[in-house]
Amino acid sequence: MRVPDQRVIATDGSGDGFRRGTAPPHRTDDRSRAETFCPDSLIVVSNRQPYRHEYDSGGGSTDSSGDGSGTTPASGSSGERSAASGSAESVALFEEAVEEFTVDEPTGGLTAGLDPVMRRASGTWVAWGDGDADRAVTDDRGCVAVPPGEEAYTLRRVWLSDEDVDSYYYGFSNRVLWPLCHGFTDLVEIRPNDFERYYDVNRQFADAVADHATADSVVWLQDYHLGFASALIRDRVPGATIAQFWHVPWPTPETFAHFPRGRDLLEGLLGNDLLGFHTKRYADAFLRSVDRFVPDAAVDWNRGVVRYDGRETAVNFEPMGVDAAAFDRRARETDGEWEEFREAHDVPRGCVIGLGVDRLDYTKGIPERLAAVERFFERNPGWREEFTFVQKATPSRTEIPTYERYGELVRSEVARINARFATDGWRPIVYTEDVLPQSQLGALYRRADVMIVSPLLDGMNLVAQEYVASSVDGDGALLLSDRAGAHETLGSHAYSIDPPSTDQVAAALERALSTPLAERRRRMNVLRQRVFADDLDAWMETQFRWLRRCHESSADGNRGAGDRSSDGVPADEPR
Ligand code: GDG
Repeated sequence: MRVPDQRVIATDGSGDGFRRGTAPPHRTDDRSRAETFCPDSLIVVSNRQPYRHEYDSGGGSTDSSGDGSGTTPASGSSGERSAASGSAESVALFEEAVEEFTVDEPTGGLTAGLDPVMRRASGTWVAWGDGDADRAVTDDRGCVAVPPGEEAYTLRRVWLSDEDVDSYYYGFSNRVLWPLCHGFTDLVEIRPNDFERYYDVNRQFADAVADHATADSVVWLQDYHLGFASALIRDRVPGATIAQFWHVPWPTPETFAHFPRGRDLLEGLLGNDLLGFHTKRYADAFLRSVDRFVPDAAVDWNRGVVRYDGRETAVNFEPMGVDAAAFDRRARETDGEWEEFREAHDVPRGCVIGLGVDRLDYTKGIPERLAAVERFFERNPGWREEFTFVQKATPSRTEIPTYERYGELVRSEVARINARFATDGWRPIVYTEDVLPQSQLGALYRRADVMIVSPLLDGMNLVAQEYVASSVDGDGALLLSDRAGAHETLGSHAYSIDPPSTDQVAAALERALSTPLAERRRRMNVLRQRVFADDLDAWMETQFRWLRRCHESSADGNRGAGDRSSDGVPADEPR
């Protein structure tokens, strides 16, 4: 393997020429391809809202998002705020003071990607209103025009009580559906009333949609918080085209057998004309679950269509991408943010940098990754003081004891490994739970020589793609779990890892650090081509193309027609 003094990394952006810029593989103009395909009369439904109003009290941190998205007070007219998840459930937010309110705007993930589309479509977005000033700015139906000052589309807020949130969000969604979908059956917690309230909140969402939808509407729901809403919307607005994207894995039928009310959930999802997953594996697992637990449904394996209750649901897959051009641009624009981070966290100048960025979630394989870093230092003492692993972890769902315990485990492992190897001026692991502004995250991504993405199971994983899009110097290396959806498109040119195999991950880290520069560049170049080609805009374009097709065929009385993947290739055999 390569030894530290041969390290391939330019230090702090200086010196050895490795930080040559590479052009983004694709166009970076502002026009969104998805906008062209966006259906008329679009209603988006998600747990998390795109805009949140808060009283501008200048107060401290809150966690009203329920996802650890702590806020910082706005200073002057703007200030950076909040953690982010690329999922529908949490996004990076940006604050802008408006009179006595602050309004959080989306700056990351699907919410940010959909916002400009919704502006053009003049659509309606239905979501949980969780800001303390949300009620004050809405009309008596719970509607407010957004974005502030532009008022291009309607945000319809659904009001949930604390009990609703506890049972629907912290209960059935994240104590039952999340662990089951990720195969953590031992972490499922069934509590009285959680299911009933989850169902009731889904009903509240469906009622809100029904206020705005007509038979000509296209309703697009996001994620596992809304497992029953589609069927309930269909009861209320029979002619509407209804679709849903399930952002997390779908488990095997053997795991699905543990679902309380499993058949009911499947029937709820079969209320969709179209149901989307990130990968074929999850789409197939859904079909197998239907086949097994809804015996009166007919699965057409070749078309990926379920016929049930006199109608059809097309089950498709398309991996979600990131706004690659925005990550590329931010990485190029970095200006001292890495140096600021380095100084704040006492990272010695010139260290080779490894990076992990995750929500603090037991699916993300953080202790497994730390164990591999520990093994790496055991096997390669020459790398001590030469390599620093930066772990950025965002506390998430901390009201759930399992998450609290997971955070404690991660923190104690960091402390143990640091105590074992640290020297006077160096710690092997720099750990932070700070919410980083996008600009600083971009700087970290760009500076990281190696990124380790090691989930034990992950629907897609946006972080891996964000790293690639931000690797504008072209010489970073991605270690990627073969259990992440992203592995299906990036696995061939990443360094593939099996997270629980400590030795294998440590060996992959050694290999990545010793790969000759030309080879690392070749790999990264291919990864960048893929991440730019399959970006968020491309994904939305595909979703909207499917929705349009579905909408048009429903107008012809031919529900659920659709191909299984964006290339239109039908399935070949039982999937
Ligand atoms: C779910 C599925 C699927 C994190 N820390 C900061 C920050 N982040 C952002 C990252 C990234 C997002 O959080 C995490 O997204 P992931 O996709 O990695 O993971 P989940 O939150 O579990 O998302 C997942 C996704 O939905 C979409 O369908 O890929 O499989 O589990 O965007 O950048 N952003 C900022 N500061 C931080 O400190 N600004």
